[in-house]
Amino acid sequence: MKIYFVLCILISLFLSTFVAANEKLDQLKTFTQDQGDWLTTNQGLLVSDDNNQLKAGPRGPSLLEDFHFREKMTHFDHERIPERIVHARGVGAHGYFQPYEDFSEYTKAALFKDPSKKTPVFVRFSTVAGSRGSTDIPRDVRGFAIKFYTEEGIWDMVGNNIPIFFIQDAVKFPDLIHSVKPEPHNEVPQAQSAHDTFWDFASLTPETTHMLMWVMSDRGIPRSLSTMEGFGIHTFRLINASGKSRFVKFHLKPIEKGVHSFVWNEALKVSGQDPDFHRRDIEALIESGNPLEWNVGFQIIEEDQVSKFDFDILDATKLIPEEDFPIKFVGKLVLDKMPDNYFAETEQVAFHPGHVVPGIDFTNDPLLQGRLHSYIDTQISRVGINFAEIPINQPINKARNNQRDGRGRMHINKGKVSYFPNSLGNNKPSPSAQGYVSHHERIEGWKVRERSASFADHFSQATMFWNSMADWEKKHIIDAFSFELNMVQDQGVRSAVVNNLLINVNETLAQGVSLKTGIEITAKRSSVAYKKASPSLSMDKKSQSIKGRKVAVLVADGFDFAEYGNVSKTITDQKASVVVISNKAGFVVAAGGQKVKIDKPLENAPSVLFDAWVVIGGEASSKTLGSSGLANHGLKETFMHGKPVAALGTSSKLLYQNNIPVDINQGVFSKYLEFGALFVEALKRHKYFNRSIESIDA
Ligand code: HDE
Repeated sequence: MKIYFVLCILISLFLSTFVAANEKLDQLKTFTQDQGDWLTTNQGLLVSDDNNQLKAGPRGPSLLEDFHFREKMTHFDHERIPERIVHARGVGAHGYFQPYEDFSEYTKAALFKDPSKKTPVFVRFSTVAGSRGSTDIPRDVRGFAIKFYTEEGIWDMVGNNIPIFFIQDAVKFPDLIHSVKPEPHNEVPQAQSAHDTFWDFASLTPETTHMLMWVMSDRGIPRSLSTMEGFGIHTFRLINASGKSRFVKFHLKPIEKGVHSFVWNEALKVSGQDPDFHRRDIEALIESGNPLEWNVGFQIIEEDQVSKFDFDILDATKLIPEEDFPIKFVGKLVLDKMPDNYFAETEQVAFHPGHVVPGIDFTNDPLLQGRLHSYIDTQISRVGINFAEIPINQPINKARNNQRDGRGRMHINKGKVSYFPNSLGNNKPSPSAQGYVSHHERIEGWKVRERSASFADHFSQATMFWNSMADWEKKHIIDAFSFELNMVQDQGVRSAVVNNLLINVNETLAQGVSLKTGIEITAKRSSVAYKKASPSLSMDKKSQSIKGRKVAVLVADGFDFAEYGNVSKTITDQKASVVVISNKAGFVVAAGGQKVKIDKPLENAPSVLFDAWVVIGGEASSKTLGSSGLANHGLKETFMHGKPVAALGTSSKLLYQNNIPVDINQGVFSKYLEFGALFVEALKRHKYFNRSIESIDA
């Protein structure tokens, strides 16, 4: 018994050395509150009745004296804060960053130095245009904002899932956002760029072209937040301990999961079926032990290499092709814990590109320079002047300065000194030799309101993006532009998009859109077509694993239990999940009498919420599912959306009756023996875009 006890202690000590310590989570713990046993007012007074107001008699009028009712209702009346002017819809998670090796050759930032050290992070993903209650799946850019709680203070990398931006100068941001937000006269449409004002602004602002190409590609409708890339976008500076500066672009690439998206028809349906799809997905991944993981990378450019580019590295509408400047992976970002409270953490978190640590510095990119003003300004009106004191925004090393007071002040600063220099407080807190020093860049120039001539080329990289796409990606881009423009009423605006912008990107693109919209091409391209391609921009790649994918497995009474068991094992062995679906709720009984719990009845399990649709065999089961409209619809829809489908054994008749040709090279499986490794490979591929789907009606 004694030995057992000692062993247990030893094992738990051993394990505790491996359990990740997260200083930020420890700090947040001191602010968390349990429900407690008894209800009190905010003043700590025990409440005796929380169901009735204080009244003059059981049927009488309410009394003003009812302080409990008034306190409760007043608090409720003020529960909302202004939503973010952009990126209002979001979801966050905690985790950590860990460097792969010591990168102090490039930056003195402590978080990139010690491979054994994990820096806590909080990441907030977001859409841009929609309100806080809008769908997770609009066609839109996704925000990817990371708060690194480093030992030297907070570093915010406030990036997106697309490596470039719509505009070059921050002064155009209010115009861009006014144009994409719902139109002011009727507040329509919500979370969509498919309307007149957006395309009016875009067509008159050719610098938007490159970004339009990205947003109209499937990058604008990611399958999962875990299958998105992330980018810091602007060129920043890395500074090492000897003061050497290099330019850098920050990158994040999903580990193993690949870059995958919905198709548009699927995205539209998911928005209706489950507008919280991405929120649920990230939560399910984390709760099922499938943390979200990215390789964090630097694209490093020496100062004397800048002349190599045929664009200006200060122009945020341009990217640096990976083929020219490979990404150096410097560490891993892992998200493994959901917040305890959405409002306290995800809503109140306040990012700012100006939150930097020594070793990271800015460039003169006019978009970045404008952002350095906007974020702190917006936090003041959204969260208040003391936003940095809110638990999620506090650094893990303590902030100490002479800033005082203001609404919602939390710290109780002791003593009478709140100024520097001082003699009454031993001149503390005082500036430090280790403090942040801005890079010594020599600046000289005339005071002008002028766009640099080096920012003038708006089409070359838009064409490079087009050149880099697989055929199916090109088709989706044409379809997306056409869908959007067919929602635009004004003929002048429609024509301007094709004749001002698209014709200058690529003739096939312009012709494709013209064909689908009826917009006449009246212009000729203004310059010689750019020839370069950057294959890394294409999403036409398999992922290394199917971790976290969700497969619908359909069964009805009389199903083949052994087949079901093996199919489930194939999927769950790969850390993907199986959702058991049937024509009813409760339990389903196999031909051999085994009982299996049904996760969802067909009514609650539309195919668009899954990565694949598998119908298990078994005479009676196949008969029931074969005559179920929803099961057949799901099969056709999954096929139409390019995803792997399987109808095994006796259920293969569902494929025939729905005109779905069996072809494992097209991700369509009918034989149980061919299932297994090949199905996993099909899921890694994610989608099959060469299927002939014209005759499928779903
Ligand atoms: Fe933002 N942006 N932005 N933005 N942005 C905001 O700050 C702004 C830009 C990005 O999850 C706001 O706290 C200007 C580029 C993300 O809380 C605001 C310009 C990139 C988030 C603001 C840009 C971003 C924001 C609104 C043009 C990618 C969500 C609420 C100069 C590099 C952060 C807030 C979160 C949020 C201003 C352009 C990313 C108003 C003026 C480029 C991920 O301050």
